[in-house]
Amino acid sequence: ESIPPIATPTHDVDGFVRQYLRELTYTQGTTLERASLNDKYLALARTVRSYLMARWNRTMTQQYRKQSRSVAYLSAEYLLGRQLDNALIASDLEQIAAEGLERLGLSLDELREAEVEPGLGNGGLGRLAACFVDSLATMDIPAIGYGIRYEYGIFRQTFVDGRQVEEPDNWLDNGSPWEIARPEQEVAVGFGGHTEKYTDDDGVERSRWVPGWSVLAVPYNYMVPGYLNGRVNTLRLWSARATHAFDLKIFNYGDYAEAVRAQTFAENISKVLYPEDSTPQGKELRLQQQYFFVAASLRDYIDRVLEEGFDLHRLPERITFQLNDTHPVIAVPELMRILVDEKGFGWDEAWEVTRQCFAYTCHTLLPEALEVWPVELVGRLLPRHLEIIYRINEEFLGQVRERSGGDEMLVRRMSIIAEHPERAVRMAFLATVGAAKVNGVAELHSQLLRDKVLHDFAQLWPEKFTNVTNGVTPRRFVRLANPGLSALITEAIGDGWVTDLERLRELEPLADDAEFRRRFREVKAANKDRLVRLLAARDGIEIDPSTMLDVMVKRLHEYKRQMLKVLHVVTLYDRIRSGELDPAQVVPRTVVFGAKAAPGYKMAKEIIALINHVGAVVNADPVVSQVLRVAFPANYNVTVAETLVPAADLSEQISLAGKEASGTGNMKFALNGALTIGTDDGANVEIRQLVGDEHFFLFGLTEPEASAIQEAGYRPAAYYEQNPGLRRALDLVASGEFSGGDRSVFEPIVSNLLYEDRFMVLADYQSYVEAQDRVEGAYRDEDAWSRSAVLNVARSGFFSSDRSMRDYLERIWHAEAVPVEL
Ligand code: DL6
Repeated sequence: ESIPPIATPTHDVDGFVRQYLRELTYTQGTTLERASLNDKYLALARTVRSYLMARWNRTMTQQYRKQSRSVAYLSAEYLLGRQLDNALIASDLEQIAAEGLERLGLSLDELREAEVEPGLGNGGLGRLAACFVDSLATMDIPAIGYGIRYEYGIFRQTFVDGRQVEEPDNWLDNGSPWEIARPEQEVAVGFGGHTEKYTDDDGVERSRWVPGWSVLAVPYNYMVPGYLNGRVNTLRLWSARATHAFDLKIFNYGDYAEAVRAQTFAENISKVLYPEDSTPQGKELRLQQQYFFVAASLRDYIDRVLEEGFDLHRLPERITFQLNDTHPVIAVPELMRILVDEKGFGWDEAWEVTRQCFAYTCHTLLPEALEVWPVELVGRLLPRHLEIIYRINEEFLGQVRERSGGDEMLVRRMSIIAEHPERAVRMAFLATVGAAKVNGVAELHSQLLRDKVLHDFAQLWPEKFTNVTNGVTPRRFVRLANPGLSALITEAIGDGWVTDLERLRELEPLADDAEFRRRFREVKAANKDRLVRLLAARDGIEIDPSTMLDVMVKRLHEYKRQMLKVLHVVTLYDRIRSGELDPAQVVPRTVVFGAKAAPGYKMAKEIIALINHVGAVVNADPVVSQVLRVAFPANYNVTVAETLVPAADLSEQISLAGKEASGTGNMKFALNGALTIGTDDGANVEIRQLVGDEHFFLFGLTEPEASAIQEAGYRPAAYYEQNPGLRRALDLVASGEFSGGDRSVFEPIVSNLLYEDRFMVLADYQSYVEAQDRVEGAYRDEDAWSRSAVLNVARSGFFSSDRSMRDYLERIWHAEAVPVEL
């Protein structure tokens, strides 16, 4: 009682400097003179953290006390991006830190560069999870994120001879100041073994699981600060540890490798993000990862509510477990197992609770991206879960039979267990059956889920299906990434937009104000200069900031159609070289690509090589390079996006209609004043509707048109035969023009396009090239272009992840904001 509360450092330059020196001296154990860059960065991160710590503790204490309804977001990926900058703006310390460091002769800009971003995700899905936890905290929603603390995140990409080479992402090498380990809260997670039946003390027949081996899940907590609201939520990432570190007896006997075998084996589980899953071992590890983090998270959450004396029968009143895609879906049988086997619930009451606790977000339309797990594998790793899945399926199919009058075709189509090509658990079906709500991530996507992918389920339970269009956090992707635009907006309409993005609408009249447009262009130009400096320093790439910046950044996948963009570049190259286009008449442009291909995805890696080879030839051509250049910085990540997106003029969102669930890059570009060239796919549809047709370059087949052509029998070669421009472009690639005369190098790409072309690149080529011609025409009128760009910003407020959260809250979670009392 007599110990006074420990004060947070004062919110001014003096307080900051004092705290910084304390961290440097007492935590880092060094002095200003001796400190390395990493020492200085770590001391800075800890200083900022110390300002947030009291808020974090307060948030947790109040959460316990209030027992409010909350949300647990279960996601195998969180693509967080750098933490320091976000923590600085959330705690309103940017200015103070810059001045404080300057007083010490240090530079904030230099120190922020020392942070290695945690790349714990592949792309949009993981970045969405990061945006969502940011919005939940900012909107004062009691929420926790659960995931995996991968020791190695998404690989570091380099190019050798234009080909992708993967290197390990050892992001933890210098230590992470943003995590707090809680080894005392570790949880054991079982695997393998067998199940057995027994009779309990009341004479009831029960089942139980006797795992064959187990690992420990050690939680690491990360702060998720709300923007200037005093709330700091928690992201809890699990790391795997062996139950017995190593065997001393074997060690003493001299077999050192064997002594640590168990440890290595167990710790593999959280070693790498999505290990290569083309081998059976890789696939098994991935299922282990999924069960590992889900089991630890459910245990963690349930133990916590039980500690409060909460009755598990009422669990759905307290929590929604949001399943981010199918990766965490094994949580459904796990909760059933806990309730039935451990807590003595009857099957039906356990099912009632379970069904109400889960909600499932689907993020794809590609059949091959819907996870299935071989029954053999599930039975071996999780035998009790397989029994539970069988029973869930049996009862569900009983219901289907009853409703359909015994339609066995329907029963087979809807079964959670697929029979071909091998018996396997369809995780999306398990999720759909086990969840109270199922949502897609854009209007079109949700419609296609109902009409196609999950059609039978939507017929059975129409009320279960809903849409929540994705969003992105305006804190990171405007306020932080684009300080120039942020200042301009704030000067015009005040700073309320940072947490209420729809207010950007107030900018609309300014689109007609010549002075505002001029200042807007000034900001864009400054952002381009910033990008020029980044690419020069990071990649040794030179780009000309006076050119139109045409950007395509996203994971490399055939459905996203980087190939279509390459064909456009080849077409421009060809037209200029052949004299069809007078270089003096061409709008100079720099095409920037950023993309990683999954290590086992051969065609995607070929396309990367093609981009680099085309780029090399284009950039070396003395005539063409005057007006067209290609830049492909390796290792595109969140940090690069933060500089690239604000600089872009043109945003390429060119997937085949009906294939991109939503896209979120498309939203970031529009919000930063790039115009989109895009198909009617994913959230592009909503972007176009909001910004207006005249400010968006639409091209390509619609989803029904593409489906109709496919059904009638798509023959890509016919497009090649009938379209001279396309023929010339493909012939150039086939001729060895971009592979030193070697015709074999890109032959697989050319053949694939001519004879398969699953994503209809050739069918959309002409329409795309014409849309690009319209882009050129529009860009020539600088003032009209900037008017469209301003309107893109003003009309994109809908794409805030805060709005996505509001939709989830209203349609799925039904939780409420609980402001943290200061
Ligand atoms: O919902 C986030 C993000 C969407 O914006 C993308 O359109 C979608 O491709 C992505 N989905 C996935 C899941 N796997 N696949 N394919 O990453 O989710």
